[in-house]
Amino acid sequence: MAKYELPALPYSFDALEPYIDAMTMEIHHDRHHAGYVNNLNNAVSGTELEKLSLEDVLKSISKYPVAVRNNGGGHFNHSLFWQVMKKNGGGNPNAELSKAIESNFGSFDSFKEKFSNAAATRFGSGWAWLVVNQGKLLVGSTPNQDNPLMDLSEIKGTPILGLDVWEHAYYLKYQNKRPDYISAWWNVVNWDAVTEKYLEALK
Ligand code: MN3
Repeated sequence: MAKYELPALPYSFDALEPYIDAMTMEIHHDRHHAGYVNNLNNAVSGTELEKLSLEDVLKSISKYPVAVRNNGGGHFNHSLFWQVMKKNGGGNPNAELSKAIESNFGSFDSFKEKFSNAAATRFGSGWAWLVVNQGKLLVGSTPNQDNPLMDLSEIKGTPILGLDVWEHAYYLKYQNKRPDYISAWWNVVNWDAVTEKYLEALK
């Protein structure tokens, strides 16, 4: 049996309309994410990596083949991405996380600006992140399917919010207008899920 499985999307393809269209969600989940899972299974099959958790693999990713880096990152990143969005999302983070955002970034608005800027200025394909590093919150971005768990990442920590800025995440609806996709995306953020991940990361 394959080690990794494509997780079901926790809502329907059209749940994030009008901010993210149903066709994009279907292709993104059923084809792109499925592709990362298949390629990851092929890359680890019959190797010592089958015995490790994905998190442990990512923490030592510089030791492993590039196919594991690209597809292991792709599987982890998309699994998190689906969880941190929901129908009728957006608004403000829950109390515990609000306090932490204010003390780390000054205000929720300045956090949003910093995160949006990280997402907009990532050249080519990649991800923007909010991470917990030794109790502190940091914002940054990574190229391709890298993520802040990887030993070779510039930004390090436990990711609690991630935004996919690959063109496949927005091109059908937004074409080249990545900033419009980013500002629309705040309307689907699942702050309950992000707060849960924040509290878990503090343990
Ligand atoms: Mn993607």
